[in-house]
Amino acid sequence: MNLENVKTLYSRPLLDLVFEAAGVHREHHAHDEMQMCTLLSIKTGGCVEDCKYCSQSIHNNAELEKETLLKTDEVLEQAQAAKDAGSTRFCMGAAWRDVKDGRGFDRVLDMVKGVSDMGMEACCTLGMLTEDQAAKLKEAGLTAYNHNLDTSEEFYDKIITTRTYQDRLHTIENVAKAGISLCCGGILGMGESEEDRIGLLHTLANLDPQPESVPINMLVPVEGTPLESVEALDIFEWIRCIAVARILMPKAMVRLSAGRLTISREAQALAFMAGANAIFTGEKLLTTPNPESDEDYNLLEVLGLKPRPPYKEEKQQAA
Ligand code: SAM
Ligand code: DTB
Ligand code: SF4
Repeated sequence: MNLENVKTLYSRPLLDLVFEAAGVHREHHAHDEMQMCTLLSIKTGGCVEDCKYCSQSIHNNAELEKETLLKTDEVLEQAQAAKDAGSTRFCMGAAWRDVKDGRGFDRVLDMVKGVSDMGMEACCTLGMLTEDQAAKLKEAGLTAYNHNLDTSEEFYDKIITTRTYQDRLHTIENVAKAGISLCCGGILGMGESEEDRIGLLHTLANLDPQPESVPINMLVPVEGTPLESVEALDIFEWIRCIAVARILMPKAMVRLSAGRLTISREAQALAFMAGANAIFTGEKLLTTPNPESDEDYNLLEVLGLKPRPPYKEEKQQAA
C-alpha cells in the first residue's frame, strides 16, 4: 500500500478503524487467544549507541545496574520459570550495538539452543547482525529476531545519531536471508508527528516479507534520558496505530510491548479488540517495570481470552 493510502486509512474515524481491524483479526487469527511472552535482559547497560529513549545508553544518565553477559545456566533457569508461568516465547535482549563474533556470541547461541530445546519460541535482540551471524542463530534454533525501526526515516536522527535507518534495514535483510522470522516495530510517544507514525507503519507494512511480529512500544519515559519529560501520547493515537498495523499486516502478531504499566485495562481491552494479540508478561521488561502476571491473567480471564499454546511441539529428549 502506498503512503497516500496509508494516510487515508490512518485518518478514518477511530471506531470504524477498530471495527475493520477486529474483522481482519478474526479472519486471520484465533481472536480469543493471546500470546504470552517473557523478556530477559541477558546483558544490561553500557551500550555505545545514543538512543534517546534508552536507559542502557552510555550517552544517557539513567540510574541502572550494569550487568555483563549472563551465564547460560542462569538464562535457562529463567526461561524454565517463564515457561512454567505460561509463556510460550522467550526473548533475550542485549545492550549491544552489534554482535561481535567470539565467546559472548557462542554463549548466546547456547542459550538459544537451550530455550528452543525446551519447546519455547526463542527470540533475541542483540543489535546489528551480519548474514553469517544470522545463519548461526538460525542453526541454533532461533525462531525470531527483534530489530525495530523505532520511528519514521525522517524522525530517526532526532532519536539516534550513531546509526542510520539504512543500518537497521540492512540487519533486517540479513535476518530475512537466514530464514528467521522478523520481529520489527517501533516506539510511539517520543514526540513524533502523526506523519512520522504513518511513515513508520507504511515502512513496516512494505518490508518484504512483512514482519511476523510487530512490537508496538509506548515510550517509557526513563529519568536521566533526553526523553524523560516528553508529553505523553493520547491513548487513542496508540489504539489507532494498533488498528492500522493490524489492517496493514493481517498475519502478524501485533505485540503490546513497553508502556502497558501506565495504560488502563479498558484501553488495553480496546487494543485487543483492534487486533493486538501478544503481550509481555512478568514484572520486568528489560530494565523497566511491567504489570504483575496475576493482573495480566486476570485481565485475560475477565475478557474471555486465553493464552495461546506454543506452536512448537516440545522436543523429545533423546533417551
Ligand atoms: N540493543 C538492541 C537494539 O537496540 O536493537 C536490543 C535491545 S533494545 C532495548 C530493544 C528495543 O526496546 C528498542 O529497539 C526500543 O524499541 C525498545 N525500547 C528501549 N527503551 C525503551 C523505552 N524507554 N520505551 C519504549 N521502548 C523502548
Ligand atoms: C521491543 O520492541 N520491546 C521490548 C523488546 N522489543 C525487546 C523491549 C522493551 C524495553 C522497554 C524498556 C526497558 O525495559 O528497558
Ligand atoms: Fe543500545 Fe538498544 Fe538501548 Fe539503543 S535501544 S542504546 S542500541 S540497548
